[in-house]
Amino acid sequence: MTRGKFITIEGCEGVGKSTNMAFLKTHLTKNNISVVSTREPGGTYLAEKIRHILLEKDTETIAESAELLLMFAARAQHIKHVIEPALAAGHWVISDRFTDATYAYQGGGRLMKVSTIAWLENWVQGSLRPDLTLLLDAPVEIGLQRIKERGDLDRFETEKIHFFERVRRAYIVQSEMHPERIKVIKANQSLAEVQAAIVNALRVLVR
Ligand code: Z5A
Repeated sequence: MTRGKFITIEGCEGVGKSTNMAFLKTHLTKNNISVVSTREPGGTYLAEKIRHILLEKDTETIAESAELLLMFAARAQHIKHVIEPALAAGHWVISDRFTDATYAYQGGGRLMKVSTIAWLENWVQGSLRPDLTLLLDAPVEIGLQRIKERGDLDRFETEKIHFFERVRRAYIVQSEMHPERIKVIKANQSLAEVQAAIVNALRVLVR
């Protein structure tokens, strides 16, 4: 059995991750690829419960270290119950966010030490890394405007603009550190242009 490929979609709020997850699934399925579509934090019963805790507002303040550990606790469940079994069975896994989000939000946004995140990444994931990451990048105001139109903001979405500027910058730093894996796609183009760029980026995996 050939192991499946692992693709992640990343970016700040409102850049179009959910929209393009659906597109990616349809595109791969049309290419006769069996796809498991998932998200972080979440993807399993327990990890979705942790997601609820992480996104809930107006509750007790979550310590930054607790936030980081909850992200990796959810990820450990996700890897064990969804990602690894699916890849081993030959399915391709597409995930709306993964560990690059931790470097961006907890590292860039919350200013937590990158070395701590890297240690947890190695401990929880072993050698598991995405084969391809599509980083949707747009000026922060554009994404925030898009989600504002949707209403009801979660705990992260209520952060100030400087937080999201740091998140965006940390994502770009990640892409510069892993240029072979992370493909940056301009998300402030039309949806058709974004999706053409996604198909182009997939060429390294779909031959
Ligand atoms: N988090 C973390 O801190 N650390 C971690 O390790 C992980 C996560 C894994 C999870 O939220 C939160 O957890 C997240 C980071 C944190 N912070 N927040 N908030 P999430 O991933 O579920 O939620 P999100 O990032 O906020 O996703 P979103 O708001 O749903 O945005 P999106 O999925 O990127 O966008 P969308 O829903 O596809 O599109 C937004 C709107 O824009 C929609 O109306 C689209 O029709 C429209 N759109 C999309 N593309 C276009 C283009 N190209 N042109 C015009 N309009 C467009």
